[in-house]
Amino acid sequence: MASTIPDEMLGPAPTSGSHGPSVFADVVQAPEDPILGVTVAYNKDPSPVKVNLGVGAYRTEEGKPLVLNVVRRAEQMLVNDGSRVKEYLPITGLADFNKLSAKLIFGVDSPAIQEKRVTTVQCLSGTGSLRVGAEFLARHYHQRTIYIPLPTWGNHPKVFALAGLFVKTYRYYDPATRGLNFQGLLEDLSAAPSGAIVLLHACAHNPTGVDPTFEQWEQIRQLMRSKTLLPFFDSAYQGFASGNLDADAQSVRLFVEDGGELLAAQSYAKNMGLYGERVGALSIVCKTADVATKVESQLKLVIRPMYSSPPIHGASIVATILKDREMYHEWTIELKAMADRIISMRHQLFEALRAKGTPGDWTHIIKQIGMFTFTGLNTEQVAFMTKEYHIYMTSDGRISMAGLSSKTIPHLADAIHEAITCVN
Ligand code: PLA
Repeated sequence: MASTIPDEMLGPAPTSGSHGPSVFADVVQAPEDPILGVTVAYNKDPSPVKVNLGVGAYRTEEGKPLVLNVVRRAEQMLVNDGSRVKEYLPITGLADFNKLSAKLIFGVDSPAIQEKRVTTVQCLSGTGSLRVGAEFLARHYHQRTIYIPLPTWGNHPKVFALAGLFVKTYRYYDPATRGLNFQGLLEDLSAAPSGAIVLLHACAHNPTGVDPTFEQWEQIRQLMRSKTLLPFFDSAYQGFASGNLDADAQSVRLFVEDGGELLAAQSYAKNMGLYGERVGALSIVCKTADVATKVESQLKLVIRPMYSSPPIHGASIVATILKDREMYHEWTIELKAMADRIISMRHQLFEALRAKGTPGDWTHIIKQIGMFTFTGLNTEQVAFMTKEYHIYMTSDGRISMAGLSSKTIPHLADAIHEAITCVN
């Protein structure tokens, strides 16, 4: 084919042509993601009894993904509104969405919001909010070490390290009690260098399902403020833990009430079921309105070269629901129904194991909170359950309770029973 590009612009003639080795020949095959890779394996399994309990994605009793009625209604309203256009959003996203998101997490009467000490930017769901916050801290905060709980969501260390922070861990979970290692947590945070950043799961800790009590949160707050440790809250499950949006934001609000500074990353993936819409927000609570304005100007410099501005659709759905009293109410009812179904799955699984006489104390299934149960099953037992029962879960023994139904619980109970009694 004749080229319209002058010869002198084409560079030297290729020596190996299209048959030579790839310039990427040395790229090594990367492993699948430890969580999302479970879905990849599940999709390849032809078994009719397979169950995916890997990724935390809500399913109905019929095992189907759920689009909330209130979300469908909001989308319909948006589609019917002929005045809506597809212009770029500002770098910081939809203004209404940002204001309403701050109120949702900090409370409608939050003095920090009234005093304009909070800057909120729309980001790409929880992950994007964490990443933007981390990039900002790496550039503008004097202490670049972040402490994350052990264990934590598998993506946390990668998000923070790639943003340029140094990642360290603090003790969180005690496998012996299957509860919080509160003493270890306090010791590790006491030993952290002054000013260090500390990642806290606002509620429904992933993967353990173990949260501090309100009194323990207060002790954590006192310790952190006395050492000027900077809280970075990850709020990916507001409303999913207890079924109540305010109760699940208590930890964050406790830290805002004392007038101190913090970051909070919010996700609407789970609580509004907007997983693939990638809707979230990063808020930074500052000491003064003047600081908040400057911080926001720098957040824009983080976002603009990364993805320029966020997408409009999901944020418009959220803003439509949050600003309408009646739709907001409908949302809280649907949210509570999801949380209640998960809690009911906990009771059913616990009862099923008790009825079978499965060795061990399984009360942690009903004590843990949120989307996941941290079963205590080891890697070999998990591999056995996947191979023999086609049950897909992460290798650390975490199961997504939201992926279960009354129909699949007997199958899971059989699998756990055999794994516990036959595989060590
Ligand atoms: N933070 C925590 C603690 C999470 O568990 C998750 C999602 C996120 C942030 C990010 O969510 P988002 O970006 O979709 O808003 N964790 C899931 C999914 C549900 C995942 O791994 O991406 C999980 O199965 O652990």
